[in-house]
Amino acid sequence: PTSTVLGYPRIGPRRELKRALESYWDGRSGRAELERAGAEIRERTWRRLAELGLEGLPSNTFSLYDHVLDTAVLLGAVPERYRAAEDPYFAMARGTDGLAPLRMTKWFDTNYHYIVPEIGPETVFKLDASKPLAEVREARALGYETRPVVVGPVTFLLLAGAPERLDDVLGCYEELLAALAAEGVAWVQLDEPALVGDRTPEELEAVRGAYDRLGSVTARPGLFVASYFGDLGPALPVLAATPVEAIGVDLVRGGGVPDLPGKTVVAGVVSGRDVWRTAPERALAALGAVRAGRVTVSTSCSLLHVPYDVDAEPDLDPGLRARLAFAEQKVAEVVALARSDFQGPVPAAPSVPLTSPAAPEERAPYAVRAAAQAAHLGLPPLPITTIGSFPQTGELRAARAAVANGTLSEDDYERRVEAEIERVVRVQERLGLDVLVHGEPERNDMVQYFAEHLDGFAVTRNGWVQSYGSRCTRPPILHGDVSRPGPITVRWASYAQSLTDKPVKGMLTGPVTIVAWSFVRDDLPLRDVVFQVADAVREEVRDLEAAGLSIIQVDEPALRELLPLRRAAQADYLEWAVAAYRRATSGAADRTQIHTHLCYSDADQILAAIDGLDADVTTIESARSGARILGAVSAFGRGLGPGVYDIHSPRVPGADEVEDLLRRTLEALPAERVWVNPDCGLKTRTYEQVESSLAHVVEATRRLRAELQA
Ligand code: THG
Ligand code: ZN
Repeated sequence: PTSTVLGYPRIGPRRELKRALESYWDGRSGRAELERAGAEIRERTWRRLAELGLEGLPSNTFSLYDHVLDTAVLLGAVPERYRAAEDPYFAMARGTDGLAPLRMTKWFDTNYHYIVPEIGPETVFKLDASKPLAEVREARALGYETRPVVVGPVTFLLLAGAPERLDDVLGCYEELLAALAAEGVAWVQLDEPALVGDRTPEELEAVRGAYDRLGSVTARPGLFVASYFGDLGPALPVLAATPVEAIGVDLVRGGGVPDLPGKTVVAGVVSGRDVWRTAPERALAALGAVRAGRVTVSTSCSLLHVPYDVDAEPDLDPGLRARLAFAEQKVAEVVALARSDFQGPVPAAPSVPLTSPAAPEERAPYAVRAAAQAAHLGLPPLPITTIGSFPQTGELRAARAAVANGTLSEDDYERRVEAEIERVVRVQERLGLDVLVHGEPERNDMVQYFAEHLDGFAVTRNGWVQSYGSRCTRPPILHGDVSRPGPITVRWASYAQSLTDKPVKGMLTGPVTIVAWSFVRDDLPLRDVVFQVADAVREEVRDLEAAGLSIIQVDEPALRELLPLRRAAQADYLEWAVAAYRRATSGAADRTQIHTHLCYSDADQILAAIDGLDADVTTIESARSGARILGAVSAFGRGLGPGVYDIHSPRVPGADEVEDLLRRTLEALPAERVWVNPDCGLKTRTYEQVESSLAHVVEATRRLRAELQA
């Protein structure tokens, strides 16, 4: 068989695109330099893929920000208000002084975020194929024939929430096919990952209509419809009945091996979602079972979701390294499988423990806890707190880098962290907050931080994966049994507590989130892995409590993210995810107050699960989502802190404005359950903004307290 990949990382092996973008946005460089950085990344990618022996090279998988936004531009779906901007593309992605950016949300169940296209009845679609055509020509000039990759019409419109516009948009896709054919392009890849979700009969009928129509374009490239992130299910026979020449199936996550005699099957047998070497027997068995006109060996999805190269990780334990494959290694696997000279066997994972997750062990009923906490904490009405992080200063980031390259001693670094904690505590005391935080100066990324302090995890030096635009994370690698060798956050939290008589809130990340933002071993059920992490968090909760912390926040921002794409699997997931959280937190005494914080506005689907977390206090982002979310969570019957201002904007809210919001909150909720806090962590703001905003929050709260007491 031949070989291909559905897509490739595009940030650059040393995050060259990030640097180029940020320099362009800051005005330190021009458009030409940005274009050059992009061209270098594309050239390097094509050369590398060809060197590794890959036959079908993709193009148009590069993006300056996001491939869904690129598709919107391709189709002319640029909302009117952005057209006059100096750079409409980045205005949509990031906003300008006068314009808010388009919304951003998760790409299926990955940690990648795409820009949500805005399509209304007024949107006029008009093809602008310049980007895919330019990439085809650019590759050709380097000696490579490529297959442009474009988000398919059904997925594009479902993501945009405008499926009713299918007929209109198909005209553009028809023109695109003609333009590519005129350019001499042999194949085009249309990505339709939305087809692996639950699709209604009407939607499947639309799929049939769309691909019948595109298939009947007379002069066109071969049509390759790629699905990924799961099984096509009932969409497979629908696609099979259309004239498309090739269908891509995810044989890592998908169940069935397709039987498609007339078609080319692009068999995704090398996972694009994990960092593990492929087990040859499994891949070869899956390939052997495919019955098709032709078979092309491929990845299960784009390699966008994995880092570039294991060879850039000299610090990793050699035993672990031997089990790993990043993008480069995965391409080599695809090529070897296609040539049937796959080198095995892959070294086995170490132990497979027999974990039998312990029962969550319930806390006392809320009323009992609430009484114990009220007596123990003695907080005023409408207690004021923050979500956890305070501004991360450049000095702190520089100090961390200096420790990493050996120019600053560990001791000196710790002194600096302590000095920062003291500053944060004094600021909060001076402002008059009621529940203080230590500000998290010791953490860069919270998941990275916990992974560095738990056994069973490895962290990488260069294993960056794009999260959105220029932003990346280095997901830790959860490769073995997880355990906590010693306390992680206790020294910082108790240092903060030692500085003040006000209660300090300990800050932890929940087990689902730690796992969701890591690459996870695949030899154990995910549930069992999450419970191992839950036990580690549980030990940390116990130690924080023993160190005198009376309030502990355990956040689970990724709870929604691991939700299975198919409804049939969702209830089971939510049940064990909630059980894991309760396992992590139920060791706390009645008088210890457990907080949690939610960042997402699309919580509707999982509200019952959030209620099930049974946290004593839930703080939520609501300054932007408003009364809707407030109504939904008011039924929880425990403490609630709807954010009183939006921290995502540099704007400082006035005291009157905060007072208004609080007044509205008090109309919806009994005062004794209301907490006062910003929408989210303060990490990305400046001290100046934070201090002014919080001063206004305190002022507004004091006015309302006076009324309540009167
Ligand atoms: N941590 C981790 N995963 C995440 C988030 C997180 N996934 C979802 C969401 N939050 C993604 N959001 C961001 C926001 C900012 C950044 C990355 C993901 C970011 N990254 C720095 C950058 O690209 O410059 C690098 C951070 C670092 O040094 O580790 O700003 O919060 N794990
Ligand atoms: Zn948040």
